[in-house]
Amino acid sequence: MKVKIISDSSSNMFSMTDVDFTSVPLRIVTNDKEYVDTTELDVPGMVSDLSAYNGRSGTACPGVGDYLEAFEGYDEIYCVTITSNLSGSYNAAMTAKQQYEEDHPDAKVHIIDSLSAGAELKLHLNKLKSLISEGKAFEDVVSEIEDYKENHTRLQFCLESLHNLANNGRVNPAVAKIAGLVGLRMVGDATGGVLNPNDKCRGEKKALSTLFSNMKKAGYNGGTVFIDHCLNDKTANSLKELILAEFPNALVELGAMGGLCSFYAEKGGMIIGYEI
Ligand code: X90
Repeated sequence: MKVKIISDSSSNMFSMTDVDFTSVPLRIVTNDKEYVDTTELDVPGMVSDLSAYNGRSGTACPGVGDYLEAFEGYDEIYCVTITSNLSGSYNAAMTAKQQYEEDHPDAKVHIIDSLSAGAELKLHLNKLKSLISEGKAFEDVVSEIEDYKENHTRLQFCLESLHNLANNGRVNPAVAKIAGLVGLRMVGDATGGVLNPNDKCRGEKKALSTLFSNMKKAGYNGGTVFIDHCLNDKTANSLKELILAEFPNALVELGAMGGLCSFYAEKGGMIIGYEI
């Protein structure tokens, strides 16, 4: 029985130990160039290229064939995608699942629509790994991961610019314009699988305290936190300290965003996935 975990590159998880894992890349596209979101991508280089680039830029999700290739040779497959409300990645994975199960009648594939992006998917992926290592049956892993996603994980973001999100139709341009004012940071969540910009905060300190207080209001009480950032180790560390000051035993891990999240969250942006 060969078991595999897969996610698209929106999860910022590019490798996992002790389990077969594949990251399926999204792409960042300009008129001049295509950036494939793998570990080979020079993210700081891409971010600086794009800030100097005045043409149109956008992204593309994986195709059905990309998912089929990742499935090949496996009997039990769990695949976590970026929210289906903002990307075609989930639909591509679902089509691949149908085709794969038709071609391999004994294989089982479960696609998880994370209704999220970035660090929250890391929680889902780690949970899958631990359920699998406990030796649970496929159907039990499926019901437990769906319960975990729905009832025990949430996202907060903190963004300094919503320019690329607005230009690509993923957020209201009027909101993006306000958020673009110098010194403002937009703090929000992913309720409903879309981006909800909830609080305009002046300055980093205010943004971090708002974000942490939103986490607690949503039920955070010392569980695991992943903080993914775009070239902003310093602010990510300040948030970590804020969390640890109140919950000294919490597991709080920082990580660098890959290409897709860096394109949308932009320089300075953070995506926080946390347990409730
Ligand atoms: O299919 C594609 O081309 C990908 C489209 C992705 C669009 C949105 C990505 C957002 C990433 C922004 C902050 C976190 C918000 C999470 C809301 C669900 C990062």
